[in-house]
Amino acid sequence: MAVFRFTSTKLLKTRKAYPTASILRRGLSAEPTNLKSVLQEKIPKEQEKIREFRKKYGNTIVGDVTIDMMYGGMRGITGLIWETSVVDINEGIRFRGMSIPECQKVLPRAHGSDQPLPEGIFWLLITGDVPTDAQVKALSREWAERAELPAHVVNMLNNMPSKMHPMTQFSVAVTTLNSESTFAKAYNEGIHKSKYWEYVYEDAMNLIAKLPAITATIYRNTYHGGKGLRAVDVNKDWAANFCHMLGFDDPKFTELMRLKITIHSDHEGGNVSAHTSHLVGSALSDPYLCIGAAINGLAGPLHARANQEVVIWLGQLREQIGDNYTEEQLKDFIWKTLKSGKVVPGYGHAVLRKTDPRYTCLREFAQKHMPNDPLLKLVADVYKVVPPILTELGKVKNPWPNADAHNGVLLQHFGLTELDYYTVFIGISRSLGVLAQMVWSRALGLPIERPKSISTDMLMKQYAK
Ligand code: HAX
Repeated sequence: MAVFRFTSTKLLKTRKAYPTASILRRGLSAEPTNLKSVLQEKIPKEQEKIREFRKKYGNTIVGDVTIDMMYGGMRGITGLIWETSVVDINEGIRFRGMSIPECQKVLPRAHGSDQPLPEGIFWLLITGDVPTDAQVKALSREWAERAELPAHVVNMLNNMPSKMHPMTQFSVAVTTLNSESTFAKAYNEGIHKSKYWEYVYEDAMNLIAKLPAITATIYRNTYHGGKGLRAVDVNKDWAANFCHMLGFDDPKFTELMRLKITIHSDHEGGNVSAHTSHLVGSALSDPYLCIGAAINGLAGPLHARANQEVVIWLGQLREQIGDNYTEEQLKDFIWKTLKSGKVVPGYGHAVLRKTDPRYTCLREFAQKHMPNDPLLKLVADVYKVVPPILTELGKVKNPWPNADAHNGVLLQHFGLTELDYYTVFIGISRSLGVLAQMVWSRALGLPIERPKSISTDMLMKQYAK
């Protein structure tokens, strides 16, 4: 049974240190533990704040758009509202204003654990407040109680061919769950738009609750002949349940999951998975359809599948130059990758311009829990030589590693060696952030997304004078 630490009731930090997150007194029983009632109180105030802001500043110009930006994947265009997190080009992710180390310091943890519980990051993302232990505990129980899968989803998962990619199974299973959408049902019954968020919230809570069962079923079916799937334990927290259902009992593995799920939960709104879910949701497709779409985007090798690509690439490297390589051999292998028209996986980023802090904390975890793993040294050696080479190429805007340079080797260490499954972990995690945002998108009445596009011919006619 998960035991929650008793935490001090003194204020943890000043508000100044965390510009957006309100820091609450943790451990006080007076704080409501019902998340929906917390949101019911917050949402009207936020709606009013934004109404006033738009009335005053609605015509203010935020930035310019160049022709290169249009051909360049809209990089550098600030055109989205995303409340739950922001990525600073140098510092990296801040969840409601809080950095990863700050989250690790103040979010509730399970007894004896160093890592925040994913329930806490979800509470922070959706409310902007650091939750109390009691609030997080209530969420653990609520998710465990909502975890059961409908029979048709279980049957469908059990009938999927085991050679189907786990991300495809994940996407199909989540999409199929839309048969249970309270939002779709309420919409069909003609619910008033001011109530949309409440049904999206219910769907979000149900979907998050069911993610461990969906993804553990996929794992056991694909790699263990459908055997050994354990039931949800209502006394366990969400990540502990997930690891238990997967069949991994090492407490350090559970720690790793808590860390991975927390740090990948959100990465502002413009990345492929977040933006996809946001776009699909803007058409008032229900949250299950939105997450199915996001999972499809995450499955791409330039997005989260890079964590799988890195392990494959490191394997090829070891095959070619062995483990007693020289720096020159390492450099030659990297140049060979680049000259064959491929990217170095795990390096570069569309927004970041420094080492990803998610990489840094995964590295710290690895140094603490697996200091003698040979892959750890390899990852460090690669870090020494890749950035100067990518810089030398002259076109790469960020030569530094992203989280995926370290994600996969940690899973390898704990014996989870089924590479096709790796992106599923990011999918579970990313669902937390994008679902938290989806509740706010409907609460704020954000409209259908429809940026204007233009053909090259028209662009030339207008601007090539
Ligand atoms: N290796 C080789 N070339 C790279 C590179 C890398 N790691 N990163 C960027 N480049 C190249 C681009 O392919 C591009 O080349 P072309 O002009 O010939 O097309 C050029 O450098 C400019 O790209 P950029 O502006 O620096 O980067 P983008 O914003 O276009 O792309 C990517 C960002 C993350 C997609 C890119 O850096 C990349 O492909 N990295 C490797 C794959 C990877 O690690 N993806 C995971 C990213 C994190 C994530 O989303 N996790 O879920």
